[in-house]
Amino acid sequence: MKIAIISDIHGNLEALRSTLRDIEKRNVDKIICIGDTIAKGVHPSECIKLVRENCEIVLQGNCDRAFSKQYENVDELTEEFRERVVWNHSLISQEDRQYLLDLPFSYEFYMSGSLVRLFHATPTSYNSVVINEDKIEDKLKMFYPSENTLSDKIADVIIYGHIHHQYMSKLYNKTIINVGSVGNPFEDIRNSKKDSNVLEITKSNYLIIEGEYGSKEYNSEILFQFVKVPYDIEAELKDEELNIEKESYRDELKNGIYRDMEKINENFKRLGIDINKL
Ligand SMILES: [Mn+2]
Repeated sequence: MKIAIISDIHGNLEALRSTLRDIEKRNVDKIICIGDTIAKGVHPSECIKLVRENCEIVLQGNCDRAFSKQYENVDELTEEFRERVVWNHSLISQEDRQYLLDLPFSYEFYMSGSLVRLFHATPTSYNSVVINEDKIEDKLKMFYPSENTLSDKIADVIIYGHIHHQYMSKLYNKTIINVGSVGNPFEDIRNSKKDSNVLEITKSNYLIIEGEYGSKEYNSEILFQFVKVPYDIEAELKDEELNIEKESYRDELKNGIYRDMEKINENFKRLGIDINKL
């Protein structure tokens, strides 16, 4: 069985359409979305509709939650966040919001003997950030069960999204995979003097996992395939006048530069890595 795993569409309808077309031509049996269908682009409702039509399993991401829920006291939010909440609420229906709020936190299945577990960010949180460069003990924690996981077993393969940055890494007998982002891929480290082609970053990312679905026996092969799909970025940006965050959205889509590099720099500082020296 071939399963496509997509994540972090973030309201980018053009990217989602191109990704679904690509998935269709690869004879995939089912599609799973691991969260953050909305927030950033101006077509979140259309993206929710396509996700509902095409994905067998859909998980909840931090943005699905943060921009669907009703805040008791909006005055307590920072002005910037409040603006984003009000704007995002205006783009989706009450039914869309309820749909996103009801989504599950995680999912898991066996494939060719391996227990494969999926969640948006970490097994315990919607928001925490774990990157490839993190310490081995923090990456190992990603395999442990939590009260949010379907079973209490230690997983063999972890598949997550949230950081918008595709990678796969082996930790002894364990495999950790980030599927990247369909609608908002970017790089953690950017250096204008040393970067190669920016188009290496801006394609939509997703993963195909292939193997004997549901099998606990170690007698069949398992495959992981990263796919990068070009899409019409200008077409996606044609409605950008509707976007209250149009400058940062354009920069992310066209240049793969995250809107809040300070936040990313913090992750590297915490690890003792000076990104200016890389
Ligand atoms: Mn996220």
